Amino acid sequence: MNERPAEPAAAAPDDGEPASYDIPLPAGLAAAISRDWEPAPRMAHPADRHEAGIAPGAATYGRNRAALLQRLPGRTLVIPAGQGSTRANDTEYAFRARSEFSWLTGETVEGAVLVLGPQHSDTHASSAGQTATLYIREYAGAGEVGYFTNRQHGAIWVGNVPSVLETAAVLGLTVRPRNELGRDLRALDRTTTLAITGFDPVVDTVLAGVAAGELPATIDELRLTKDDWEISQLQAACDATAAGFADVAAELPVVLAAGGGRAERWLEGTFWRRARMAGNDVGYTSILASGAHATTLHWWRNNGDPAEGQLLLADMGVEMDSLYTADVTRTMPVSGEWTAAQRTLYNAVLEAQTAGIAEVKAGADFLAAHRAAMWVLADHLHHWGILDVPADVACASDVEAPGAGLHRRYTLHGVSHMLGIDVHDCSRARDELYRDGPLGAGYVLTVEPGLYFQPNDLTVPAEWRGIGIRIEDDILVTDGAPVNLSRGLPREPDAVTEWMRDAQAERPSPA
Ligand SMILES: [Mn+2]
Repeated sequence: MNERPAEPAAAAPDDGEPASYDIPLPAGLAAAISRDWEPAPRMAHPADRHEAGIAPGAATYGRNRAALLQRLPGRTLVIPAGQGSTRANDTEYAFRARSEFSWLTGETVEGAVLVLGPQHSDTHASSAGQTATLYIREYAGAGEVGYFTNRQHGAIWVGNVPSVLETAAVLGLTVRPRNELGRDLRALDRTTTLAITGFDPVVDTVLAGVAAGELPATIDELRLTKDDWEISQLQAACDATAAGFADVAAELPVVLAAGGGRAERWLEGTFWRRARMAGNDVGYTSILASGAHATTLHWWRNNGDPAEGQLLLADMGVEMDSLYTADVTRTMPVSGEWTAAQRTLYNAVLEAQTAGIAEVKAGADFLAAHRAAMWVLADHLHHWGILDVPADVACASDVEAPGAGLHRRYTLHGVSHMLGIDVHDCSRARDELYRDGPLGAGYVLTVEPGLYFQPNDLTVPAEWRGIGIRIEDDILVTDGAPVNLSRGLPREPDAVTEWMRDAQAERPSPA
């Protein structure tokens, strides 16, 4: 008895489903329109960023694949990019490939699948002893009916997406048409295959019952260490992010004059324009929080109006075409001048962040930056009379001790997370290698302490309620001093307002 799942039905010609409002296309007309085309003009592969030829990150992706195979010897690994997701009816959300897939390939196209390992096929052997095959969908091109009837995979609808041959040339990988995927997956030895399921219908059908096992954690643990090319991508993301923050600062006088009721969204759109210009997108939904909105940690509604005398907390990051993203926060006075109270609180957060960044070095605990920053904030809170216990009591390592952790009412969150292709990178790495582990050279993490006085917190002086401040930078771990990748944005309060004035004196330009 055959235990394998039934073969999926042979695919019909991929002509796409008509929408209810499409004008009917009789078969004779479709055939007539299909004739007399030359091949459509080529669209560049998104990884072909600098010049024609192999993608600049290809060596990195090849090393990533080799490192993964070395950790999982004898295994065949099946890793899908994922499928598009429906927004409503026949409209889709913008597709973003799954991060572990892009980390292994540099590819970002919807419906792609990577099969990696020694078991796959002798005929597909590529560099460094890998047998790596990337399966991508062939879009309906000139001469096929689907060219103009298939709204998801027809070139007239979605562009002349790079072909199998073009993709192979840019990524330096063996690339096969996706319609061969089912056949090739069925040829795998299921007992030695690990597959990430739940994201691709062909993988799920053919490899039903095959587990991912150690695969997700192993990938995320390898992703902890960034190589020079990955660091260059994160640096580029930070630089583009700095330009986007300047765009936002330059718009502040405009929104103060114009108002409009939801000016936080004008600023959100201002940053998004920069993200689309310099990279792929924002790496996460931008937070533009004016006044008391800054005390809501994930203020994504962005439907407020910055006002004179308030602070604006902006937490934003540009994601590059490679999907590496920045994650930066600055808090600035909307009118360009700090009040005395704002400056006092801001300086406390800055001191905490500086103390945290100083702890970021190879061999140090991941949590050392958090502990240093928390002690500084607890000490200030105690001296301001807000926290009843001194910092040493509040920051006791015994979390059950009386008074331990009382500062957390105002600091709310940990100060660090890993950063890379995901804004919260490497989240499936085991605790002993991430949260409870030592930092390694090449790790990149945020240091982002904050102080948040809720507008309804009776333990805080009335004039301080509704103030929220966070400062966040992206820090590269080395064997020596930490490297602040987001140093293009100032942190000192007077430098922040000087930077705002400079930004406002220059019109933003696309360059
Ligand atoms: Mn962050």
